[in-house]
Amino acid sequence: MKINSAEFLLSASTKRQFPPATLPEIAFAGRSNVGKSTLINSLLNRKKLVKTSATPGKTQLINFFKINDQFFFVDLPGYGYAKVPKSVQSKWQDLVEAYLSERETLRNVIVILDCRHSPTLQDRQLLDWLNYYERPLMIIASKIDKLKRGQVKKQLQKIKHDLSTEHVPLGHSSMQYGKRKEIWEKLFPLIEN
Ligand SMILES: Nc1nc2c(ncn2[C@@H]2O[C@H](COP(=O)(O)OP(=O)(O)OP(=O)(O)O)[C@@H](O)[C@H]2O)c(=O)[nH]1
Ligand SMILES: [Mg+2]
Repeated sequence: MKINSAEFLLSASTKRQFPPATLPEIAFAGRSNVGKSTLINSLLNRKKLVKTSATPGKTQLINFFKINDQFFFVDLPGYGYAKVPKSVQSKWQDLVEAYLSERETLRNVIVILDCRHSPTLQDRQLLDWLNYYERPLMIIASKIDKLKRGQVKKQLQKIKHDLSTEHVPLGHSSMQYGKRKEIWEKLFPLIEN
């Protein structure tokens, strides 16, 4: 995909702040620190478009990015970080749920997990919930560079099994070229107007 332009559009803390639903959207969801924001930068080949951090809880609002004036990438706040107060987590959850259930132009949710960790209850709940709302999704197991080559296949199978999903997780590393090409190939048909 040739990226001619990629710009930060806005951050939303309430539904009313969402931009008008005019273009196809792809959202990035998952636990805090799994690499959602980094994956966006890696797909767009931009190092610093989206702020990332080694400290979990970096993305606290729903951030909309406009790409090629053609589609939006939507970076969601991560869940499951204990240091974020419960009241704040629950506010995010309401906002993210409202976004995921209501947004008409949302074409796919990229669910990201850290390949080294077992899926959590919240990961499974997210998938159940997306299935309930019949949202198309793909699963990416991130940070695959942290595994030994021989471990990759087994770990991906374990994640699939633990999630009891029919979706086959794609192992990706944003530190390397990873599976960018495969991810874009899945996204192309979804972002055509
Ligand atoms: N080794 C490795 N590190 C990664 C990869 N992707 C992300 N990271 C690192 O993981 C940390 C978290 O990345 P972020 O992209 O900020 O994670 P996030 O999911 O957006 O986190 P929140 O915004 O807190 O929800 C950063 O230190 C990244 O450099 C990867 O593929 N491999
Ligand atoms: Mg983030």
